Amino acid sequence: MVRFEDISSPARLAEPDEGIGPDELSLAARNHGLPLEGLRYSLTPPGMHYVLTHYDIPYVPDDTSWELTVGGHVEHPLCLGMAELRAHHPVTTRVTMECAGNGRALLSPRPVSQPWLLEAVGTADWTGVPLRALLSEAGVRDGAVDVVFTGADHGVERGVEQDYQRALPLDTALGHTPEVLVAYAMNGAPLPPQHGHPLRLVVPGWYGMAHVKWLRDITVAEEPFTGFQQTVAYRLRQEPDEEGTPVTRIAPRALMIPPGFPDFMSRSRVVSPGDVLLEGRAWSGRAPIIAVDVSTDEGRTWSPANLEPPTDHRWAWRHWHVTWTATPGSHVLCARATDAEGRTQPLEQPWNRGGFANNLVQRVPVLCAEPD
Ligand SMILES: Nc1nc2c(c(=O)[nH]1)N[C@H]1C(S)=C(S)[C@@H](COP(=O)(O)O)O[C@H]1N2
Ligand SMILES: [Mo]
Repeated sequence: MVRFEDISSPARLAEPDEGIGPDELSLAARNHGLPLEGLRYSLTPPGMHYVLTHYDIPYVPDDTSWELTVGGHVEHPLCLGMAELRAHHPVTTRVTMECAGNGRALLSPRPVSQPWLLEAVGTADWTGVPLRALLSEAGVRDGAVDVVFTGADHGVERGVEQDYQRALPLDTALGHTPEVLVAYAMNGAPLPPQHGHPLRLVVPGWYGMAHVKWLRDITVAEEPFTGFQQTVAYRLRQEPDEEGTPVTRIAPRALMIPPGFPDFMSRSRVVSPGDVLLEGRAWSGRAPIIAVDVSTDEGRTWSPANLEPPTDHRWAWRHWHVTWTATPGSHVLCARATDAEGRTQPLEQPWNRGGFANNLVQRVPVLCAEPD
């Protein structure tokens, strides 16, 4: 008899003084973030892009026998090989992707899960077939409500054995701007194994959980999808028994490349007195970023940073910079993004039990050393 309760624990919050345990450490060792100095690249080198995988990375050394099925409530179910998918008109979109749990380990109380600090983000050029084209080939029948995406990875989570599955409402699947992609390339090369080789979904502007990797099936459903990753995980809840609201689009965030040089263990920063370039990236999956403000006194006063003008890549982060004249002593630097619909980053933690969509402003403690 398989007893999942022996190996699979329920969601919980850490005790007030509880450190990161072996379970969280084993997740953190598998799922790496973007080293923040990697924010210098407008397009993240693939090995630097953050990775989050709930179960195991499927082994697909050769994609020639990979099949994507499209079925459910459609006129003509499809079964497509990689060559057929590549023969479709390709679309490339530059997308900043962020894990919904980014910032979780900084919350108090801390939801026990993948313990991200702030680095669960990356930007890539994703190339593939518009989902809309595949759904139109299959012919969605009247009465469809959701489109369910299934990955080839399998596991157990809080006692529930499952394939990784997520759904999009049909109107999002068909009407999303820019198009949702069934992607087979990242930065012009086949997807790396950890990013979904050979196929993944890309939903520009949405948190990472929607971008189903190792995509093997698309099913059009007449009933709302109630799978684990849709109705149990990835919901904003204050209490465990609440229905909660779904996690969808990325809240605005600015991150700063920590300036100067780090201490090995504490990663505290050291800068020299004088002019210091403060720079980073800002993004939002809701409305375009219109401002980034920087504080060098822990959020008491703010001044505007120079924001890179809008580019053709609306769904990618934008660079910002400002010069700071550092004076000897300890400082806490912060950056805060605001989007065109007036959303900005809070100074108090936005808390929910999953630790999702938390865009609390970053704090970067810096020691400015006296000259010798
Ligand atoms: N099949 C599958 N797709 C998945 C996941 C997964 O575990 N399995 N993790 C999701 C989550 S939570 C995130 S944040 C993104 C991470 O994508 P990346 O590893 O390419 O950065 O993939 C999403 N797609
Ligand atoms: Mo995630």
